[in-house]
Amino acid sequence: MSNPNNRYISNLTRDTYALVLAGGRGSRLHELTNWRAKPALYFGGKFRIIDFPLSNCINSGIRSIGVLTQYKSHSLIRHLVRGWGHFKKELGESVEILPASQRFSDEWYQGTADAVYQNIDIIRTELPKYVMILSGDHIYRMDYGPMLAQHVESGARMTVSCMSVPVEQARNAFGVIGVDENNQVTGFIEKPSDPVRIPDDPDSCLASMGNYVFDTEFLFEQLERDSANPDSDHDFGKDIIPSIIDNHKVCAFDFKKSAKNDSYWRDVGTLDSFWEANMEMVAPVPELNLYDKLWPIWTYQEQLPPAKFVWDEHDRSGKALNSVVSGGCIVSGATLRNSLCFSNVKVRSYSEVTETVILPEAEIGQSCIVRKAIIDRGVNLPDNTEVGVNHDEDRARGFRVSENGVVLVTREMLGQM
Ligand code: ADQ
Ligand code: ADP
Repeated sequence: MSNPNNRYISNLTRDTYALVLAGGRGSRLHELTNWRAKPALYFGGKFRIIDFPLSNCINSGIRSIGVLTQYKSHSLIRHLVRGWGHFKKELGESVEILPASQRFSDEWYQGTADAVYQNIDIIRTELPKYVMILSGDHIYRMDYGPMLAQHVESGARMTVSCMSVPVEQARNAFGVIGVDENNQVTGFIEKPSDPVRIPDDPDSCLASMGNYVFDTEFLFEQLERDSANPDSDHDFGKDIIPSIIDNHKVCAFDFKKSAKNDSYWRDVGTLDSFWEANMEMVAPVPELNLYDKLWPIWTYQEQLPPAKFVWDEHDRSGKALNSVVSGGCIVSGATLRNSLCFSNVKVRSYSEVTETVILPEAEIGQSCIVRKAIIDRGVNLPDNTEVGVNHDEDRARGFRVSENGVVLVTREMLGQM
């Protein structure tokens, strides 16, 4: 860091208001997001996706945070109130929930820029020097301090965080950035079919992570301008960024280069990627270290009794191998392998559960075989049910089988409402 003042970054984070965009549906998660917004989705045995960007803010020293909600926000809001509602405004700390449409308008949020524009008055009252706009859709571990420092030192009006990804991964999926030798953004196309490559690494391109830092007044000017444009979709990626790069200094912050070995980031936008990211957590040493005392992930948790493993009356031991088992769970005479049980899950005798993510309150009856599956919250799987053994049978029962053979079971599919 070129600035010798050792409180430099903490001064910047204190002057920053973070807005977490948490309104997205996540339609490629199908029935898993029928009743909850994607940021409210469970992850890692006891967390929800939103806990990751919010914990990043707290661990980075940003204590003034707004969460923009829209789609099916009930379970998200309940979680935020219970888990993140204890901050003290008087101490300069707050996590505020900003629901859709606080302005005099019948219009629902349109794009992400519109969602922010509709809350401009609330942001103004916070008087921040910088506004960070953060995606609430990803599991990632990021110290926002170095990005803020680069933003200020470069003299950019806006900075966008990015990382290199294989071209195929970026095609039609990410905002793709072109930069000059000083990291200044020279091109930005939202979800291009033919992404611009990195000159010395032609199989890769620079993808936007959907996290932005703006000088506050500059952000307001751009939002006002964009709101008056009838041809705009009012979206940061589609409209705001492409419209400012020609006349203003916009820089890219390379997350992987900056974080080196600590650059965990996962998109969990499909059933397969959601299942895979959870499965990584049962590995003996996962890339994402949830046990790091210097970077704790905060969440809401109920007061629950410890997990219990019962040697049942049929003389069968309840056991879990390479698995994560949360509070309130009872595994009785059943075997779990490479699986995650969220809180209050019950697994009964003679059942074999392998490579499966079981969301809170679900019950697996006796003698079930469950393989490579996601069992939604509150599902009551009847005795002798097979999941993931024969995909044709799974489909015939109304379960969803993903492209890579992950089976999703929800209450609705079993007629349990
Ligand atoms: P996407 O994630 O496809 O691309 P979008 O669907 O707009 O863009 O979602 C961005 C964030 O905003 C998500 O966290 C979502 O939950 C939230 N959101 C969407 N609509 C909202 C609304 N009306 N109100 C509140 N929140 C809303 C974006 C960028 C790309 C970038 C990828 C990185 O546009 O350039 O590459 O993120 O994943
Ligand atoms: P989460 O597990 O994310 O907390 P819930 O399963 O509690 O979410 O669902 C969120 C909200 O949606 C709750 O208000 C719940 O009552 C409602 N809900 C869930 N499934 C259905 C359904 N099939 N029909 C109607 N409402 C539902």
